[in-house]
Amino acid sequence: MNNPTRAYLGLGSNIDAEANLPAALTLLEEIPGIVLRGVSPLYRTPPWGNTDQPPFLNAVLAIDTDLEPLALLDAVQGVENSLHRKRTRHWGPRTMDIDLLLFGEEIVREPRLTLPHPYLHLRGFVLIPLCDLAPEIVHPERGRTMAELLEDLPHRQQEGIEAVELPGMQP
Ligand code: GSY
Repeated sequence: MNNPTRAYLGLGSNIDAEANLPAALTLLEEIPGIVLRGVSPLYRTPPWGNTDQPPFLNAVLAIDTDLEPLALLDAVQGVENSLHRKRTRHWGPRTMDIDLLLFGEEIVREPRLTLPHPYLHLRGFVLIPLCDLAPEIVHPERGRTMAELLEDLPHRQQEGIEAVELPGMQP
């Protein structure tokens, strides 16, 4: 892989999550142009946004990729589709959600893709596992490290988030 970009993906599921998260990891590892570099611990997290739904399992992955951001988006949406994701209710339950969180230091504003992820700095279920992998990286727009963003996060956004063990979630 020539001159890859380090990117971070957020994985979340609240439908059959114990099966879908390891399956997503396997499918992502099979994509040409993606090399898996790290998997955070897995967390059980209260639902964010629409709170009237079951808890999620969440993790963050570090990857190296030589895909362009939109090609990476297509690739991860292919994985979501293979896991039978149906886009029904906005912010509702889902078999698999794979968010592009960071793509090197790139800032992207496209109709289909915003980078860094627009809610990254607001979500404990993203910042906690991201800090397990890369607390020192700097948010390209906010100029703060992930550890600083987590420190700034209101306590209520971190409540109820607990690490869980799940076989199959290591690269
Ligand atoms: O954007 C990710 C999907 N999602 C999640 C999630 O992954 N975890 C939690 N805890 N709440 C969520 N709300 C949405 S939408």
